[in-house]
Amino acid sequence: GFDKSRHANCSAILFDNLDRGPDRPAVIGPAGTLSYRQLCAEAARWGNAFAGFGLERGARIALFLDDTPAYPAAFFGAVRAGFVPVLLNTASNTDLLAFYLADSGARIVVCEAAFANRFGAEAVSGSAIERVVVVNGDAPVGVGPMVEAAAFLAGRPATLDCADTGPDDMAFWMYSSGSTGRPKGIVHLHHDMAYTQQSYASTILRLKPADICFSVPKIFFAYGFGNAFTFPFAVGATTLLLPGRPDPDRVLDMIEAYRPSVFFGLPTLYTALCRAAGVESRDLSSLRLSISAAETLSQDIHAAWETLTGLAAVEGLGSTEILHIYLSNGKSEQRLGAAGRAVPGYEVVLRDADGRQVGPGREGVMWVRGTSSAPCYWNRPDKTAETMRGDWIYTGDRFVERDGFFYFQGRADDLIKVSGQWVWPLEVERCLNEHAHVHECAVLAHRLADRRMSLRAIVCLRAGVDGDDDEVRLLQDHVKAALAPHKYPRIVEFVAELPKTGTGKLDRQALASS
Ligand code: 3SK
Repeated sequence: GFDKSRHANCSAILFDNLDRGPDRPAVIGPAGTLSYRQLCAEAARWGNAFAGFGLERGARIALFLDDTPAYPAAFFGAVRAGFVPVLLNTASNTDLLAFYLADSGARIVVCEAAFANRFGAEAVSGSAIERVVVVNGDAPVGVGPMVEAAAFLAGRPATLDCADTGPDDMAFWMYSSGSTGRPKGIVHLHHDMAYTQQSYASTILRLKPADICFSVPKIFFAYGFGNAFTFPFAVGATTLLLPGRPDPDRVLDMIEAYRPSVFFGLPTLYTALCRAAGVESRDLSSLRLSISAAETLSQDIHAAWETLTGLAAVEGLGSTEILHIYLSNGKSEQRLGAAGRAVPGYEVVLRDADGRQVGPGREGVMWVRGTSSAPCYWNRPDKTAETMRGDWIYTGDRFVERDGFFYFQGRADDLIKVSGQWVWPLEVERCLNEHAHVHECAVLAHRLADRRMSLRAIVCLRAGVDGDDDEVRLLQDHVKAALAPHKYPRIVEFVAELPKTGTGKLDRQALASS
């Protein structure tokens, strides 16, 4: 069982290491190395500095940070002192940033020097921001209310008593990536991190203190946050942090230089790694476990990674609302194409449109229940009511279950009527992806001039294949033959690359407006 009352403040995940092994490495990587003792001292300084700024309990602190030791220091200092960090995607443009700052009501931002010039008047006006604390470099001159971290932290004590928070108090937020509509602030509580550790990490990852975790997805994603903070720190293991763009060559360099044992990626990354020039001669022998999430890995990439590393990537699916992975394959028991089985600690059911539970082999929308789920979206009672239904989360994802494994079928709301018959674009996407000429593709609804609906396929072809009229016909015929004539994409466009969201999923909003 999970004893919530033991998790009154999530900073214990880091600070308990002062008793377990303070001189073990907590963080390593090109941006610096810190032992647990050093990281806790840094976190304490941050917590004291935030308190010294005069923030009240529960006040939000926006974090606009890349993956360096400053991130865990600022995050754990903030939560330990009773404040609420808001983890922001550093790829956000000025409009989105201005929205996050205003919506969160944060009075302080901690920001990477490389991004500090984004905090000019446009982003900050209309928000409550009084101070931008710049880490890992100099503050730009004449842009907003900047202070460098060294000055902000100067003279602050290296110890910090834990605020008297409770397990159900608000601990931190992340924003939904907002594939449609404006993003929502997802509120997590102090006990949520410990629950993801007990459910997913202790059953699937089974980390030991000697493990070195390398999460290429960034900390500001819920997936990266668990991989790089919660799971290694909860057992006194080490996290390898890589700031900057995770180009395949840099990722491979990191693996050779730091020899991580547990690797976390997304399908787009695995695809890029498997296709990187010279990857066969790289030394990937330190890895004992490879995790992939968010989307299904294609069969050929799954096989190619296994050939390169000897590891079958363990696929799972999670959400920011649940905080981490709730469906996962096992290291030894995997089903290709399945998102996995319910992770111990999560209840997963499929329901039809009337809310009735459906059994194996029948399609339904997935509802998930577990103690790490966010209780609400900040200030959005309408959206909260749509998704948080009692203690269940309505995911909006359609699945079929076979033998306890769940297979993704598409979103509940992406059905399109073509020639009077329903079509799921994902089915057509999968069919096109099976064609040897297709590298990847997206299929979208397309409204014809006479208001009828049809399908538009946007296709990235494999190298060496020409995107000409013959290729259009070839792909259309492939769909007609494999599925049904009305499911063929009336429009086929060829592109060099498909737009992706930060989590590596197809950016359907960008595609729809292209
Ligand atoms: O997209 C996912 O599968 C995921 C996994 C872990 C945590 C958060 C997310 C969104």
